[in-house]
Amino acid sequence: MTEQTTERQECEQAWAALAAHGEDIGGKHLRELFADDPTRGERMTLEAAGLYLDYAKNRATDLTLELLCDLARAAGLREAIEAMFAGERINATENRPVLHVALRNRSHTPVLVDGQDVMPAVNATLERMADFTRRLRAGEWTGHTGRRIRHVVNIGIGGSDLGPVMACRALRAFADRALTFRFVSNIDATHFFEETRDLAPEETLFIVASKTFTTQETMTNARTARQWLLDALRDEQAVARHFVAVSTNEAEVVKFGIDPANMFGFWDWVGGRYSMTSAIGLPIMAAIGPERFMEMLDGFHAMDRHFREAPFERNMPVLLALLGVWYNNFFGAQTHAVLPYDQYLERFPAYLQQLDMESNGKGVTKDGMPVARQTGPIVWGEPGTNGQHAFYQLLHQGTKLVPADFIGALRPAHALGDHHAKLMANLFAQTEALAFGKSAEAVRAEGVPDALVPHKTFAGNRPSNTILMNTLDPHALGALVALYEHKVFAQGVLWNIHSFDQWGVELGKVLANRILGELTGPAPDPAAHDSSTRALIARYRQAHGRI
Ligand code: G6Q
Repeated sequence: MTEQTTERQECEQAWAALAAHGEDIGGKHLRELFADDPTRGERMTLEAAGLYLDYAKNRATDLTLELLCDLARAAGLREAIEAMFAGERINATENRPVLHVALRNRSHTPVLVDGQDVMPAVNATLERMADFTRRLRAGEWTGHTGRRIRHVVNIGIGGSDLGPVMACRALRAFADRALTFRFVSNIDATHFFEETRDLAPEETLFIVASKTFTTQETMTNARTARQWLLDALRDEQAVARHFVAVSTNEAEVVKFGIDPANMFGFWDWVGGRYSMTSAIGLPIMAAIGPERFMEMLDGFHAMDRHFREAPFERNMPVLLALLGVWYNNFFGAQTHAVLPYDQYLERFPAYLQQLDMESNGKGVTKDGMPVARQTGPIVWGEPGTNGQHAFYQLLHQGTKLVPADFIGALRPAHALGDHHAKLMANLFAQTEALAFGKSAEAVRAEGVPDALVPHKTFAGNRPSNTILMNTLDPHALGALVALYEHKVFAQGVLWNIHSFDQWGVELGKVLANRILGELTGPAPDPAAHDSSTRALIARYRQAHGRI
């Protein structure tokens, strides 16, 4: 029997053991689990990299976690983690290593790709970024007319946008308020128009962020930005002072007209959605300064080390991954809510949506067979308390099970009145209400008329994790992002899917290019499309006077 077959068998046994256990405890209410074990709330907690996780309000016992950890072992998670850190080509369909952990390797130990240590290049880029952002922040890097740069506009999309947007918002309390940061991603011209309409071109710097430097949206927006600048400054020489690039593709950067001296590179072993600690983080560094940026990298690194070193039973990303699998595969949960009780984390759910859904939204296993079980969940969320006045009704009384992560900081960014105590009271209350609900007897005891009792009853038994940090600072944000990066990776290993490619985004891109020609050029061949798409194209052409 081959090693692989044995591993697969062990894995199937672990899945089966969990299924049997699920039958046993599936019906058990969180009320019972807490009553059975009064120390649960203190015991089922974990601290790592400055974050505190309370996972007590999960429909899981010690045995559940043991069996889940058995699954992780049987699936080869330990070996997979080592393979990633060792620079093996674990992104097999693109034949690339996956080494975002090298970008924040603050121990500076060598990280080898094909026998070559990548750390000198990583550190050299960080130094160039630090030098550039220091000059920008000090007003030494001026625009073409000698005016100080006051506005930074990042042009990028997907992985070249969501991380920087999320982090610049999250760390606004640490940012240089003399600079404004804007992000243009959408191909819709409205995005460029609205983000630049109040900016003075002579005070604006564009960062064109694109790993490939060929992405339709980014290159279209970058060309529009170039024209916008030249319309005002009327001198091609101005481009050099107002455009910098972040890319792996120097040839295309030069073709666009950006001096390679103003280009910050990264490498093909950095996946787009895992790239915010590469030069893609340039706007973040410009906002908070190099020292704070390094603190953020320290936070990432602390979580990286924890992930690599901690036993699964005490490993925060692994536990979150396993609990996610528990609901996804044994309770039929389709979605996972991320609910930050911190306004600065307003874009965190959107960031996680890409990280998780692009990584684990896969339908075939690593060997190309259709998956036998459910893979990645739909990830969604909004900052608390806003969500409470919107969709929490469904979380509390709807028919769907929605496991949720609640995220909060123990100390506020702004100590105004009693806002923070109220904010956190709401966070804690929601996890309590979801878990324990309110029984019909309790409702009746309040004198509620019988007809209303069912409407006012809360079944409870709705699981959640609570993640707390001391304050939302760069270190904490780094640890938080790394926590989810590794959770997603671990889940991909458990489901035996490739988490680091994204072939599912390709087809639409190809078809859009074909349709573009059919909207603006000669009428398409009637046989080229189905009747619905054909009618949509015809309608567009008609609206533009092209019959
Ligand atoms: C992320 C994806 C994708 C990518 C964008 C932008 O993991 O690969 O979101 O980041 O398509 O690509 P470029 O950086 O090449 O413009």
